Amino acid sequence: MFLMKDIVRDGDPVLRKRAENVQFPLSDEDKKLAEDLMEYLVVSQDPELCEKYNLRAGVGLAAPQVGVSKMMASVLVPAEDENDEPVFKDVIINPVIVSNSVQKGALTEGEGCLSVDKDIPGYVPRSARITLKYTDVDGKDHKIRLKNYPAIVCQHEIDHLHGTLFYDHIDKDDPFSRTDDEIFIY
Ligand code: N9Y
Ligand code: NI
Repeated sequence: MFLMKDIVRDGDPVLRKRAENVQFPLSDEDKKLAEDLMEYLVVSQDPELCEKYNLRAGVGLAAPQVGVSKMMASVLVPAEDENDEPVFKDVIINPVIVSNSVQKGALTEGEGCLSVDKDIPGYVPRSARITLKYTDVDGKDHKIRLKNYPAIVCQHEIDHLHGTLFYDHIDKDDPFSRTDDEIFIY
């Protein structure tokens, strides 16, 4: 199981590399990686286990964040009511955003990252809606439309696979500048 000590921090070159495409059928090693990436999110979102293992709760975790430069990330966006099914739960492999809305969206509170220990305030403008293509662990291809929060989370994860970190998108001169046609999410 991944712990905070396994999470690579900003400054490590692996976070700035473009990750390698994953070959199918998945090797046993890649299957295990996919399982472990999702396990981290599930465990971290359980308040008791999160405390027990001293984790930071997360909604996404990309392979480069555990030192593996492969096009793979887990995403677990919980439902508002914990008894409902998650809004989005999957390991996305070789993900490609095939279309972006013109409208931008940003999290009202800005973003953080498990690989970035300090707070970096500012809006991270992203697409409000995306169409995402990816392959799951079973080799099944998906093409889905996501909006708002799940769309933002997937863009943050896909950025990791291209060596981009959230603060790269913050306007240094005016971190909280808003543009027209930008929506604020949460
Ligand atoms: C993990 C990040 C991914 C999100 C950041 C903004 C959009 C995607 C992450 C740092 C601390 C908070 C934490 C978070 C959370 C939220 C709701 C419910 C449960 C992946 N990362 N966080 N960022 N936690 N937990 O770096 O999850 O938002 O690349
Ligand atoms: Ni991150």
